[in-house]
Amino acid sequence: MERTYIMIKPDGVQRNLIAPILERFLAKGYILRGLKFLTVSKSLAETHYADLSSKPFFGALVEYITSGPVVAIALEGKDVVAQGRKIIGATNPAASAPGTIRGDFCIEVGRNVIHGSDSVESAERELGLWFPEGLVDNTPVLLSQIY
Ligand code: FUP
Repeated sequence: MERTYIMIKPDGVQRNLIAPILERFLAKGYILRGLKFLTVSKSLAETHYADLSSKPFFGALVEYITSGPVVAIALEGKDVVAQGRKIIGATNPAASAPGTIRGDFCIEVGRNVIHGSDSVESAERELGLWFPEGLVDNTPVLLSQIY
């Protein structure tokens, strides 16, 4: 079953958006396989965003992600990577549709409240990075009957 890595960024935490954000994914039906509240080290932030290291905003991005605690989330479910990105909305809130998390909750690309893996491959890499201890076994009995 497919998995993705979701992260509520420091602004999402500070604006008390943990519950409304989590609600959208859990109400949709994805299964929670990992959840933790942590302050991010500079090296973890740099490794997570390694693909963007040559971008002019990289320094500001690392500073933002390390500026306060985040909520790291592992979700599982059918097509969860692509569907999760739909629920999140476009990277730039100016382009995110109303009804998406970024469309509803933010204005600035540099304060866009949430991260979601952009492919199955990045999800596997990111889950390994953020949950090196592994995920929690949490297959609901009712759903296991259709897998
Ligand atoms: P996304 O996968 O939607 O998070 O988008 P990217 O991986 O392209 O960008 C990662 C983060 O970099 C964004 F969430 C916000 C930040 N960013 C900027 O600050 N400025 C930009 O122009 C683009 C991205």
